[in-house]
Amino acid sequence: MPSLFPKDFLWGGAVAANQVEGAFNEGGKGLSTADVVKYCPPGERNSLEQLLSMSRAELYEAIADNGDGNYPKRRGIGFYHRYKEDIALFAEMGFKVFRLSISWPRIFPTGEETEPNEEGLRFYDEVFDELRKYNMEPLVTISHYEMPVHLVTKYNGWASRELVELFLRYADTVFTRYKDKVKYWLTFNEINCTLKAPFLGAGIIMDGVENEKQVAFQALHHQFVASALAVKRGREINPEFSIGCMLARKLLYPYSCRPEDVLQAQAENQMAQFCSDVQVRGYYPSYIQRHLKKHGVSIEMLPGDVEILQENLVDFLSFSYYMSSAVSTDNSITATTAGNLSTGLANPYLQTSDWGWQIDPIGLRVVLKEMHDRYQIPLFVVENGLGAADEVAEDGSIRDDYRIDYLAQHIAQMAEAIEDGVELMGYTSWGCIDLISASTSEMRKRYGYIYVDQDDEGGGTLARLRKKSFYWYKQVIATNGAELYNS
Ligand code: BGP
Repeated sequence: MPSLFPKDFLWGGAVAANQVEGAFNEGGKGLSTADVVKYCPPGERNSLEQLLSMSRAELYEAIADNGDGNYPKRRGIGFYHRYKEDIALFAEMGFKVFRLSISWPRIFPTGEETEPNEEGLRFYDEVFDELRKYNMEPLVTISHYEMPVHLVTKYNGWASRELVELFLRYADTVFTRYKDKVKYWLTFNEINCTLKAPFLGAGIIMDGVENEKQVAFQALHHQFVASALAVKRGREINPEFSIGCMLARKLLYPYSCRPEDVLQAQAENQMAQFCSDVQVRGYYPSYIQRHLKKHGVSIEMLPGDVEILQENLVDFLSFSYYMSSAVSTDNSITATTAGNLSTGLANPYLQTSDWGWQIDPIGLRVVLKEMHDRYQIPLFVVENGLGAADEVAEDGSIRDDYRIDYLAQHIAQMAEAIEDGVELMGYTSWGCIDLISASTSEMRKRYGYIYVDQDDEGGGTLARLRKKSFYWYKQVIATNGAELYNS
């Protein structure tokens, strides 16, 4: 069968600095919000709970901890020292693009310096040069779930408007430094997660806060303004830049065809697209007003904010898609499913992953079509994948057929969506090399084509091994998505 993907389709994989680099106190890097999230054995307050609502006491305890606790994102998978080996493996698969993030505290250790940390800048210079060597485009997320922890202790993160200026100093620095090395940029990873997980998305401690929604929406407004101003600045620095926004897009189905369920699903899907409505269309959509009023939220805007949002729209819309779930107004329906930072009602027609996330490839096509209809701008799937507990067989092989199935089915639906008329720029599957889980801080939850020998406690040799999916993805890329099943 001929390929349905455009000739210049950007195939690749994605990671985030805080989940791979390690070297948390090397090269002049400051402590980040990811470095203070602890891995706790079952039964204790887990990483996800910390990310959803980090307390001040917990934060200070972690800052003071110089080595007793298990903070997996401090060690990552050693990418800081092994990036050449890892990039060579991506090149072997034929990656056209590699999505990575820059660690803000590697460039501005506390976030408040007036001069950047040259050693940090040099590290990314070397990484980008290495990618260029293999003709791989970097796709760079400027802020992916981390910031200098100092900005939390001093300002309570994005709750404060001060962060806008500090972020712009950082964005300006990396745009200027890498203007000839990087073309594709994303401002904030999964920006809508600020509402669900304020510590993870925006470095906010909610201790003592009366109306958490008020603080979260205000923080989000600061991020919208910062993102729009970064788009503006980026275009001034290099008009060839292509700058996108990034959403966590979980599809929500009505549990039944009861009109109440349909309405509820519509409302929740609107909320899931609220951030892209602002960043792609350039204004707060009218439906959000009722929501804000209901929750007693009033967003403080400075003169000029409306114009800033209006005049600096993103070039493309990128998103993560892992799963779907269902919603209902009927309280007697109680079977739930786990999910990407949130739970929902289980859909009886779908299977689940080892971590209880429901697998729904057709949902990806639904989302792609819906977003295309709504925005008419290029789309980019920058995260998708299956977290699973892979086993290394005695002969050293890792037969992750379940992952191949998951990915093949999702890619097949992307091809269908392209046939449906969707403009899709590329696909970077999540965690192309095993990394520390964003939500659970586990190593055991693996997404990669490349296995990394490390356990949840940090034991292991860090050796890299090619899984079965490695060879499969190589073939997918080589055939531009035409051969998905017969590896
Ligand atoms: C997204 C994040 C990633 C990531 C992925 C998988 O929300 O942008 O950083 O890790 O989800 O999630 P997890 O690691 O929790 O399985």
